[in-house]
Amino acid sequence: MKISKLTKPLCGELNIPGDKSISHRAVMLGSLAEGDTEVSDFLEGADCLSTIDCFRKMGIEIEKTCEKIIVHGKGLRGLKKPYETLNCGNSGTTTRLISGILSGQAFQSTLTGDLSVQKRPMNRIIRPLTLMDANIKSIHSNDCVPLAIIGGQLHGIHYHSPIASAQVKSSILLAGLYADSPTSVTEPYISRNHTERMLSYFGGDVSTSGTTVTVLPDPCLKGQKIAVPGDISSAAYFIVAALMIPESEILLKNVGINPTRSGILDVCKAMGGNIEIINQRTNGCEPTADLLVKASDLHGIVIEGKIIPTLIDEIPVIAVLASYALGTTVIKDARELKVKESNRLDIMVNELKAMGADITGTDDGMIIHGGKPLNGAVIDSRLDHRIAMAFSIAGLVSSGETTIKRSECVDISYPGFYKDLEVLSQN
Ligand code: SPQ
Repeated sequence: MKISKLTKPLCGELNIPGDKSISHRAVMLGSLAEGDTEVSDFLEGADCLSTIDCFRKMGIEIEKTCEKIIVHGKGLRGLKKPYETLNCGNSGTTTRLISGILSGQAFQSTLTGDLSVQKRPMNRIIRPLTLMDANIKSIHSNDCVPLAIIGGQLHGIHYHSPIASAQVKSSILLAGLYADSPTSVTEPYISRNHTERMLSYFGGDVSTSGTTVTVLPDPCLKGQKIAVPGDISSAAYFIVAALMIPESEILLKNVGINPTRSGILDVCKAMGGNIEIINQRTNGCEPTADLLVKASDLHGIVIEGKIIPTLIDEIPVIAVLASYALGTTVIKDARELKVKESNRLDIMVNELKAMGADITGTDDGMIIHGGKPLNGAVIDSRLDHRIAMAFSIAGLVSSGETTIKRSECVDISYPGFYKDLEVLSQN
């Protein structure tokens, strides 16, 4: 994909496609519920299709129409032994959450993923699931997939997670549905809470106190109607672009603004960004709003601590914003970025530097002295969707042309990304 410097403002309205995290969970909990779950605005990204594929292989019928998917749930104990290895594709969420579910099943299964997922650390779930009496092993003994899981009766635990991770927390909570006593997870900071919200919505018993979440076992989950809000992680690319490109004004409709995900809005506002949150409402179990974003004078800030889990996937595009803004931005406590689909910390630092940014990597983040002119460059996405989209936005404010190699990986979370970018830039 080739991106040229944009010489006119971004204008117009956009319906942001469905939230990836919520779409995954709708398929998973819909499968474990009794009866039908109808999911509208389901994200048809490659990751969520991997989740559908895994549950179909366990006997769940999932219908797709043009406006929704219908999951014909079979109850907590209705999954069947898969007839082949479950392939989670590029999706860490599918891999880690499904491992929790498989640990409690009365059958044996194996799961794997693509080359990127095969490098992602799984000891973070193997350890707590083993404490729950799960029989889960890394087949090559390297703490990565493929995993072999012999499911069975689990034991409730109180796990103190060393990292704030919704995938670790959700894996344990989903396993907790099959335990003999309550299961709790305490995190250093609260991570995205879509699993907790959706479990309650389906009839599960989940309570939260500070950064501790507790789930009771053996709930009777009932199929529901779910309207998936627009993904704030996808909205982030256009928010950043509109803030940077002079005279831009865009309206992003129906975006999820769950406070455990909306750190990007706080950061952009603290940097001087003009973002109005309008038409706030609750859509089933999640809060949503429309976001009116206008070009702004931007300055650097410090981003650290408990806000990090609420914007972890947005840090690549925040780094682009910080390179453009005047003054210094310091990002700390973001070590987790090294173990995503790629090492997002190193790649952002090295490639933004190649484009002319004054940026230095640190052990757990980066320091950016913004305001230096950026130049177009050839960037390899490393097949990481967030790297591809972040550098596409950087290309809009860089001189000359930017080439994103292997840009088709945007299909993981935002198949229509380049079309939507074109719509906003041609209005
Ligand atoms: O599913 P995957 O591949 O892990 O996707 C990413 C992404 O950028 O889309 C991370 F690479 O999002 C994660 C996110 O970083 C999705 C997620 C979830 O749905 O629970 C939680 C976050 O990961 P973690 O490990 O911090 O919980």
